[in-house]
Amino acid sequence: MTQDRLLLCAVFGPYGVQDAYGEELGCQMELLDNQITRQQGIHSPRQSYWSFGLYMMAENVSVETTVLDFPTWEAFTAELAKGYTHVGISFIVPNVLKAKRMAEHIRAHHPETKIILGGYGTIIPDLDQIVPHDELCAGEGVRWLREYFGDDVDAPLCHPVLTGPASQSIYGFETQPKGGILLPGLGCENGCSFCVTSHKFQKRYLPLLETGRDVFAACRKAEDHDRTTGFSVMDENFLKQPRRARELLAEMETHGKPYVFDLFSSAETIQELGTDFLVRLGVHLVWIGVESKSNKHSKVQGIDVKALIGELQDKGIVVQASSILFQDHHDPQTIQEDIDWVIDLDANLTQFMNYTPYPSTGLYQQLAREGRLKKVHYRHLHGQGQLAFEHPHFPEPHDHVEILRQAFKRKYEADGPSVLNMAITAIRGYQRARREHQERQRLAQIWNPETLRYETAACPQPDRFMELRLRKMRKITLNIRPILEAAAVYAPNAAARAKARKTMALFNRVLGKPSLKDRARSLTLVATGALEAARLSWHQARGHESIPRQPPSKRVSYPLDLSLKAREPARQADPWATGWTAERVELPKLEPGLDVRGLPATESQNGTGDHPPLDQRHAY
Ligand code: B12
Ligand code: SF4
Repeated sequence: MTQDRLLLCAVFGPYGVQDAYGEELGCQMELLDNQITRQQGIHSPRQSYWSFGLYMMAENVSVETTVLDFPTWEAFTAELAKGYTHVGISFIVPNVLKAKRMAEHIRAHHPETKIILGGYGTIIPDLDQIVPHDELCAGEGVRWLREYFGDDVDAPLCHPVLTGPASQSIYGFETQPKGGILLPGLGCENGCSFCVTSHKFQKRYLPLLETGRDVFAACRKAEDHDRTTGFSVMDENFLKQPRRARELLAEMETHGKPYVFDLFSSAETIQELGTDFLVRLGVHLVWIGVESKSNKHSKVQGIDVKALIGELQDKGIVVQASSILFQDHHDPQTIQEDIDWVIDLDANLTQFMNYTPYPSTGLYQQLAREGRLKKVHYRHLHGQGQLAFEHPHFPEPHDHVEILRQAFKRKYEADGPSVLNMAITAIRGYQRARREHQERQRLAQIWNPETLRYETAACPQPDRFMELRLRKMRKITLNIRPILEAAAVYAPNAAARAKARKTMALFNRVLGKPSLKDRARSLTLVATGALEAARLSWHQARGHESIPRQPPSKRVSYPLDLSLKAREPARQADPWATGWTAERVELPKLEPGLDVRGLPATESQNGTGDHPPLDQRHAY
């Protein structure tokens, strides 16, 4: 009997290139330049992200597995020639033609190989007619693969150590990615009608890391492995599980580890936990779906979104506000009012997306009932192009693309480069956190983990954890400082230039004059920025909106792991089962403020500067 060999693959590149298989606009393998800092020219940081789910699956199945991330077509076909019994292709809806080409090639050249499809592309209703396959995993992949290969479905989950982004550059200067990635769970209970991540998981939340201790163990493992202390959290609504978040903070305090997180959370969960909790937890960036000023979604009802964003940013938390254009209530006037409203929220970062009816969502069903779904190919369902439904006020596809593009442009012209706004939030937040900490120490106030408030204590103690947090915040402000000169030199208008110069003065007041090293870094960014500007003009003259960039490829092998094999016949995997035990890293109990060795924790012992300053993610 041949031993099973599994190849887990992302779709092949190039990405964000208009060809027979993919789109240019809206389909870059990048978050910021694609849909957040779009239209910001060289101020737009460039970052691409690995296909995290592949590594999670490979690490947790018994079968010998290879992950091929971002392969070229040639690398993919060459890899197949090495002989695999199974190939798993992970794809999203707009990449369906890439999955099709890959599957057809396997059928033609390796007919004995079984094809397994997984990921968000599996929601396509007529997938059977488009992509040849043997198996389809419509839900969570680890359990599915374990059941398929006869593994122990309930074996503890091993969280992989993932570093990201895959690549990053700012003002044309490439830096080494050092952030970590956490995958705490899939789906969201809120069930907003347009939201595919919620509907794909039946409007339920499927935890992969169930407790705060599990999340902390995953962080600790990453830190032990490569000194990572800043994490991007791939979970649609991380704070929606408040018990887990509270436990995570408690673990960090116990072990004196002020980790830093970029995460997604809905407004009502943030409101419930309070901004002081977020600061203490180490939230560096939060992605909030604000959607529209006349939003009916319960997550924003009764919440003063502008005030909430203002408060978060004042306390040093970068806010990425995401909004949706071409909703049913939009007409040529109200859509502009909504764009004005979003810009007026003054969030550091803003995503504009076109209303997109993905199969499986409530929105899709509603439009199907009303007979308004248009025959737009799946490859166009990426949210930055034409609408896939009849809109009573916007019949022209050209308007869908253009109004969206103009929204990004207006935000940029009104507020200047997003990186500059992030720097302002970082320095003001650090200044305020330091001041408030001193004030609390003076008033003998301490953090109450029950009420999530600072309260006057009978026997006050120094807040050592907040001291560590402040050092981390300071480090983040120092990391972002070198962008200020380039932001000023290449500012889009006088207002943005003045803002950049004022910010430099504020940095000087709070942190002192920049070191020689920092000055050198600033000048380097100005120089690489000039080259980047030239490259951008060259590409724009050829009709591109931005400089097309490709992520690096990666190939990782995972050996056969018989310890994961089921001792009893495999039972049916319940894709919605919860209560998954994550692999535990045994942690010694420590005094607050002490490091693993029981010594007073210092900045360097706790890892410094690992968190990339421009490390933001997206949610929808
Ligand atoms: C990180 C991310 C990205 C990264 C790239 C990641 C990558 N390498 O592909 C960036 C920022 C570049 C990106 C870009 C885009 N993205 Co994106 N992205 C995400 C995000 C936030 C997290 C993905 C993730 O890692 N999740 C965690 C892992 C563990 O989950 P997972 O990938 O789903 O994998 C699990 C299961 O689905 C299943 N599974 C998945 N694949 C397979 C394969 C097999 C064989 C099996 C058995 C199981 C299986 O098992 C896995 C383990 O549990 C998701 C939203 C989300 N929360 O999932 C959107 C999401 C996947 N992106 C989406 C979209 C639309 C895009 C863009 C078109 C831009 C846009 N409009 O947002 C571009 C397209 C880029 C391109 N050219 O392909 C949509 C997909 C919608 C759809 N129905 O297809 C999502 C769902 C967001 C949304 N709600 O709209 N994205
Ligand atoms: S849009 Fe956000 S809050 Fe709403 S269901 Fe999706 S993830 Fe949850």
